[in-house]
Amino acid sequence: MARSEDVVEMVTTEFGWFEEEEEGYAEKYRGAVDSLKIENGVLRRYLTYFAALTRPDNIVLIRGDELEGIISSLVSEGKLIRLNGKTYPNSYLYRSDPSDVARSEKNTYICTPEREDAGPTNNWMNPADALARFRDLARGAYSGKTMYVVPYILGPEESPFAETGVEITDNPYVVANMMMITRSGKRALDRIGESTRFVLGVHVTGSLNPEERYIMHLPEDDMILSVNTAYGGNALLSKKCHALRIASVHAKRDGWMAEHMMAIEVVRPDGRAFGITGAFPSASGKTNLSMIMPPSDMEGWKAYLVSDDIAWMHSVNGSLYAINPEYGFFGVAPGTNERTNPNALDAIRHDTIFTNVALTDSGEPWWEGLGPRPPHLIDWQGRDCNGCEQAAHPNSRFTTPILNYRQLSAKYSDPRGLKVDAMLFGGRRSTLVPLVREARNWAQGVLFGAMLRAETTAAITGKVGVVRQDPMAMIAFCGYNMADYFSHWLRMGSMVKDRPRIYYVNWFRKDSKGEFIWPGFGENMRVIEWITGRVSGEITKGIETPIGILPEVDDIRAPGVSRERLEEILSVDRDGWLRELDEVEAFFSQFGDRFPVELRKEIERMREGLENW
Ligand code: GTP
Ligand code: SPV
Ligand code: MN
Repeated sequence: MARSEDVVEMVTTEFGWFEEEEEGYAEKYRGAVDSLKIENGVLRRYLTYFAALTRPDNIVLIRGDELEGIISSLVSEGKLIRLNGKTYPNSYLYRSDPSDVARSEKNTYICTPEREDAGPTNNWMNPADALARFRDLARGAYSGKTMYVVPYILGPEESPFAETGVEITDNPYVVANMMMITRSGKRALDRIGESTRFVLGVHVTGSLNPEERYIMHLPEDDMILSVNTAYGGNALLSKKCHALRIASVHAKRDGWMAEHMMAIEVVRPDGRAFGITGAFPSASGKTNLSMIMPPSDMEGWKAYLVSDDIAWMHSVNGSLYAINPEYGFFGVAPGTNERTNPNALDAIRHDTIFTNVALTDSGEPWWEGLGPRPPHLIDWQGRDCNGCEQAAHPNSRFTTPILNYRQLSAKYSDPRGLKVDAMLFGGRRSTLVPLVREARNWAQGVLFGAMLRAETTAAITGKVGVVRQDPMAMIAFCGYNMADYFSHWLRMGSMVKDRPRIYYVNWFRKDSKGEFIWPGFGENMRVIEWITGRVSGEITKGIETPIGILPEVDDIRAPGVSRERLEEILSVDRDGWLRELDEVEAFFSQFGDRFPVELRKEIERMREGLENW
């Protein structure tokens, strides 16, 4: 699947990319591309082709020192609003189009020659059709605009596990975000050098018409094509598109894991360190857990951040190590406050772009859950908000360089990354799913991940609060057939000798009044405390159940939660779990014979256990 000049040639001839008209434009743009002095021939040809297609007024190659200039021109055009310079220095507010406020999964495609290779859980398109569609929608779309070329590195610069990519876009807000969340510019171009192994993403802001919005991935060509959107994961192509969908295909091919996981290093008072990763669906607690502040009575406990959203994990000397491909956060604003996430509040106090939050009269950002609501606000669409219901969009976000974060782990820049001792799965479930349980072994852990079901959130366009199956929190991010992805997880278990233990957590159980039973946020450290006790072998007793090993109530030290309520969230509802299994199996049945036998056996074991429970 390695790309070569031949593949590029194939792209330009076999699919008939260059029409006569475009050939004329190609001549015109060749000089502009040559003047960028890019040594990589493949990249030069891509740029020439996409310039001929989109017809920009000029081409700008991002070298690394352009951020300030881009931001000030966005400010002078009125597209960025400068926030209060005393309380939020060098920070800005951006308002996106109201029809373009979250990832749109129904417009997201995996484009492989065979539909089967995308699998039943992805939208599919043939690569040739994707290219043709893109051509129609992108023709002339940059005219009157600048074409920006953003080379980037995913992962520590010195890491053999890092990958490179180039995003082409007409949108300076996208460029600014890309410069904050990736290692971009000259260092990336240098690393790409003459290599043909970089991912190309082409983004066209276009009409923003949701009916003509396409986010298309061509894993076999290492190519991403995105049109008629400018929001988050739809347009910042390094993030979900490259670091998850395309990288997951690389990971399966090359024997590693590209996961929708946060990663932290937890250090106990005795000095012992534990690497923990965790997969939670969109807007379900990754960023918050990665920034966890231990409760005040857990003296001496520390948590350092490696990643808040994506972890790439490789087997090294029999252990699994996690790196963070990213260089910044694109985090959910609502719910962030001094109690829930003081570390985030500290990081976003400067050099931050806020998208779709509300604005106070003193020029500060505001969102639901930040604190008392000021008497007057401008809402996320720029409208006066006197007693309006929602001032910030529920999926409003902050873009912040990771180096702003005060508790960054030294492992963040380690080329090998963080050694992983435990992996968590979790999601929003107001009923049934206990606070924490441990998998008996790797295969049961893979089943835990595959069984992940969660209530949907505002991070995705569509209905909120509906339980859906979201295996490993990757339903929207696996770039190939998910049955093969389950097999790949099982295979990784035999590749790694020192396998991390696998846990399933749920911070989101609710009582009959609809209130969260578990206090969450910093208090989640109490569950991590139990996990470190299990991993280290210090806590040997636990309650063995068909759905995993649960802690004894006394082994969770949670002074803020009554024993009765703790017992409630540590109980197993046998009939509820049997129903859950029925629903999970109905979901798995769509994979047919491709679904791994080993996982099927694990389900049977769980069902039998529950029936005899
Ligand atoms: P993406 O960036 O979309 O992938 O989301 P994420 O998984 O990083 O979720 P994030 O940490 O941003 O949390 C999303 C929402 O869940 C925020 O409104 C948080 O305040 C809330 N949240 C996070 N952790 C907890 C928790 O432990 N308990 C409760 N009740 N809410 C939480
Ligand atoms: C998510 O939806 O999982 C996000 C936000 O992290 S976005 O980057 O828009 O995909
Ligand atoms: Mn997040």
